[in-house]
Amino acid sequence: MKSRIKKVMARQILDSRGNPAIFAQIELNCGIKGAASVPSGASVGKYEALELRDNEKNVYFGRGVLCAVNNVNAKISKILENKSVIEQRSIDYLMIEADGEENKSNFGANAILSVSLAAARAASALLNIPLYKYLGGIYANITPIPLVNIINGGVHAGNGLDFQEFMIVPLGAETFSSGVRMCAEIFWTLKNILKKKGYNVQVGDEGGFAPDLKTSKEALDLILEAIKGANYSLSDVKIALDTASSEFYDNEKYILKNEKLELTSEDMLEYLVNLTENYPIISIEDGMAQNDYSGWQILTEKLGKKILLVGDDLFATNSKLLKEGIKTNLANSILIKPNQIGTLTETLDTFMLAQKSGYKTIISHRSGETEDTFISDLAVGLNAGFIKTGSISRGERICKYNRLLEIEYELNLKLSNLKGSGAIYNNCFENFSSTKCV
Ligand code: 2PG
Ligand code: MG
Repeated sequence: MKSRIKKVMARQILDSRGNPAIFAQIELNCGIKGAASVPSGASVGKYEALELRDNEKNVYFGRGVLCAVNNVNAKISKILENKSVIEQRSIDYLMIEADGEENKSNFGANAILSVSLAAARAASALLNIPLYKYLGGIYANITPIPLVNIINGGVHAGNGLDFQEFMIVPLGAETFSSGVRMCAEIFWTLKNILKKKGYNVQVGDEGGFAPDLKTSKEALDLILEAIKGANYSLSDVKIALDTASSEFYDNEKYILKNEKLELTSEDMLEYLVNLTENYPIISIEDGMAQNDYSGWQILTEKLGKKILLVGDDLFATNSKLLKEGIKTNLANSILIKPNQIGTLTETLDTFMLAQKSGYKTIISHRSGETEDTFISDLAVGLNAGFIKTGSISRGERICKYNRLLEIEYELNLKLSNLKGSGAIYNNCFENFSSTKCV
């Protein structure tokens, strides 16, 4: 049968930080191939599935992934031999069961995910349809709103800014491509502003600038100046933050070193509320730490009707954690990172639970990326509404935007003169307080 898997192979490549990463390829009996590679985080949540590293100190300082590669080549390949590639769920569960550990520590979540994503790619090639259509079918025609990183801080930069990501969101754009244009123009304007003020204009891990700023307010003021300087209005372009609070939560205190503040959860709430009252912020990710459940509850109570409160470390793309969070009123949105959970099927299950429960969904990259653009297709295929894939710089980020531009173009090409066809830019945000995106 044409759809049967003939061979699964993996090899070691490098990610955007120069760390080893895994690349896998599936070959079918008919000769068709599908491949994928897996990214890696720096601010890794404690509930994420295990990324298997070799830990051999004198080789890549322990960061090699040859064990994971070997697990694909020697073990997973045998398990999947002769299985039908269009049975994604079976493929994923065969690997999950053979691994046997909740956090996929035997084969490594990086090994398992590389094969899982390669299977979807091979299946879409077999069916001769684009990946987003394979993933989403007829409904896959809505392009996401991008959350575009513009200033980096935290563990993604060496500038000392306490918060990890300052992003702009082109809510008022009419198409994905015009949203990208807005963000690019604001990015360049920010560069000029930074230069004029004597800051360095080097970029951090996700391609946003990493100037030596003292406070988050300074960063936000510069962003407002850039939006206005590029001639956009604050009703069209909003701001999103990833504070990545688990990174600076210690002993029940939020320690903002750069700002010389030690905050309780209540103080942190006040700090964030103050920011939302003074800046056009529409989304805060990981506003509280992954273990600070009572902090998350008060944050959700106070801001949950107004803006997106996104659980990243909090949910780790894990449906069990999300279920608990829904029950106990934590957050109202979820970041979806396939490598936090380790298979496409589980990623989809978590995603579906979120959508069913009225949580907004943001498909996300990792800070250590490859040139793989799977998440762009995933965002359209699932009609996710939002994507977070870094700044308007660095090839490993740009390739995701370019893939989305290609998808938009392709969708518009087909029957674009007919009402209701072509690419539609996500309009979920207006309906934020309802459970439906219409
Ligand atoms: C995050 C991500 C991606 P990392 O915290 O949301 O931006 O960073 O991959 O380092 O976890
Ligand atoms: Mg995050």
